Amino acid sequence: MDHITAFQEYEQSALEAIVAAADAAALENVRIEFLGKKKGRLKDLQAVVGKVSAEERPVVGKAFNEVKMRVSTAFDARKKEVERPKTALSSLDITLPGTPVKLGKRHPLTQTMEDFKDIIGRFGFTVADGPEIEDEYHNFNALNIPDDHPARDPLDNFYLSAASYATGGLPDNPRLLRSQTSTVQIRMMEKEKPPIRIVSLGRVYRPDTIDATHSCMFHQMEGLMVGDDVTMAQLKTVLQLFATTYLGQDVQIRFRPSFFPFTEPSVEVDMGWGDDWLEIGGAGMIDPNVLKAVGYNPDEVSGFAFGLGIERFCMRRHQITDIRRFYENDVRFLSQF
Ligand code: FA5
Repeated sequence: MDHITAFQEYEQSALEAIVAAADAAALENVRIEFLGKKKGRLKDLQAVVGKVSAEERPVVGKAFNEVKMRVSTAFDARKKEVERPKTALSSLDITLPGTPVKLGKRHPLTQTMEDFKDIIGRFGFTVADGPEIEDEYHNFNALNIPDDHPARDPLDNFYLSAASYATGGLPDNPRLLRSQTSTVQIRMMEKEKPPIRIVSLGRVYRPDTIDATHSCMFHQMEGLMVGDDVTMAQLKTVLQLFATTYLGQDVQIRFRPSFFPFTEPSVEVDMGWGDDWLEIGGAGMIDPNVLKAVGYNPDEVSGFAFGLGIERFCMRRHQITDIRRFYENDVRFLSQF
């Protein structure tokens, strides 16, 4: 075998063995085989060099040294690699350019609810919470809604006890997804003594037919104020101030006579610009029967309550024409707010 072929074979198998050595022990075996001074492949190569003629020797010797140098350099580099501690960071190249991450945004309805809490908080209302899974007592009975009231129809509510209907009976006080945030009025009055001034914002559920202005899950803000001498005039002032702060000075609030079992008198609340009116909620003075049900004396305290549709305010403020946009999770829509 001539010396050139021997050099090439040596270098190629040495470099392959160095790259393949997975740890320090394997690499040490490679060193002994290819770079060991006493025996091994390097010694064999030296023997090849010793056999060339005296004239050729300087050139061949130089080539031998170069091959040895390349193999030694590759060995040293691999040694550093296998000795480096194996941490997660060692595989992280901090010199690479960063990947731009698009920052997310809060959902427009979440933003609206934050704005609402901020505005109504300035009028002295604190925020209360209530469960979304309610019992029939808090969703209906305590709100003076009689057993035969159409609002209790199983087809108009999301009851969680469907099996009981199939067997012809309901358990006592069955549970349902709350159909209004008015349930929180009751839970607050059960816990606290007057004066009370709270709002509660959250999801409510009704099997309404879904269209541009109705969803089967939507959000309401309930308001409740109870004290010695709470009046309907205060109710209207709070709603008017709230609406103008959120939507601008040109919005008007209008009360239309209506009926809710838990308020007397009751009104539908509209907001409008000129002749253009939009229903946004219901309100009224708390019915004496409700005050009695929570242990208050209707001769001593009075109160008002209101329930506003949050989607309708947000849609008006941002000129959103279809309520379904809120729930489609289309980032092109959501990222505009
Ligand atoms: C109520 O829910 C009463 N609890 C309001 C109330 C509270 C009256 C306190 C008196 C005292 P109503 O069913 O009208 O009322 O709903 C109130 C508002 O919720 C509506 O004006 C509307 O803005 C919104 N809303 C009702 N149904 C839907 C729906 N399917 N999708 C979106 N918004 C709705």
